[in-house]
Amino acid sequence: MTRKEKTFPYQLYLVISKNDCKNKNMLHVAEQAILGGVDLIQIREKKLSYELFLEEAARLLEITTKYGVPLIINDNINIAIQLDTAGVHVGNNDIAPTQIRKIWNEPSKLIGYSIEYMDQLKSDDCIVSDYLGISPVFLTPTKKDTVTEWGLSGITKIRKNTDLPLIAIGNIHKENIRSVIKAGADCIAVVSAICSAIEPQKAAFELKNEILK
Ligand code: TZP
Ligand code: MG
Repeated sequence: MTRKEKTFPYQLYLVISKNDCKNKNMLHVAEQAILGGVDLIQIREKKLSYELFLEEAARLLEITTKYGVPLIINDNINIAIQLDTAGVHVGNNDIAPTQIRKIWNEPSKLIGYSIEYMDQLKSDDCIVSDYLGISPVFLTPTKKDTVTEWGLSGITKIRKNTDLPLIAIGNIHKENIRSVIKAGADCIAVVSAICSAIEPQKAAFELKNEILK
C-alpha cells in the first residue's frame, strides 16, 4: 500500500497524556473527546516506564477501538507494534520514519513525522511518512522545547511544497483554529483545548464545528 492509496480523513486530532488531563480521568476525557468529534488520538507519555505506558495505551486502545478511532503511539515503536495500533508519531530526535518502515513492515500503518525545518520536506523520512506535524504553529506552554514557531505563514509555505496531509499543533484553540485551517492545514491537533476543558466533549464539538465551517 503506497501513501497515495491511503486516505487521510481525519480533521481533529487529540494528543493526550495522563498529566495533561490533570485531575480528570484520561480515559474518560478521551471518550468524551471522541463523542465530541475527535477522529484521531495520539497517546504521548514522556515520563512513564515501558510497562506503565503499555498498560495505559492498552486501556485507551479498548476505547478507541470501540468507537473506530485510530490510536497513534508517540515515539515508542515497540509499544505500537506490541499493541498493533494504527500507527506511531515521531519527531526529529526520535527513531526515523525510514527506520520505522523497515522495523514495522506493515505498509498500512500510519507514520506521523513532526518537522522543524523547511529543508526536511525533501528528506526520505518525509517521503515515507503519512502525515507531517507542523510543530508548533504557535508557541505553547504545553511543550516548551520546540525549535521553530511556524506561524500561519509557515503552514502556507509548507502547503505549497508538499502534498502530504498537514497536521498543525501548538496553542490552537477555538478562537484561532479557523485561521490555521485557512492557512492550509488538513487536520488540527490539540492537547489543552480539550484536556484542560471543563467539558471535553463540548470543547471537541466546538473545535470540530469551526473546522467544518
Ligand atoms: N508538539 C508540538 S506543540 C505540542 C506538541 C505535542 C503541544 C501542543 O499542546 P497545546 O496545549 O495544544 O498547545
Ligand atoms: Mg518525539
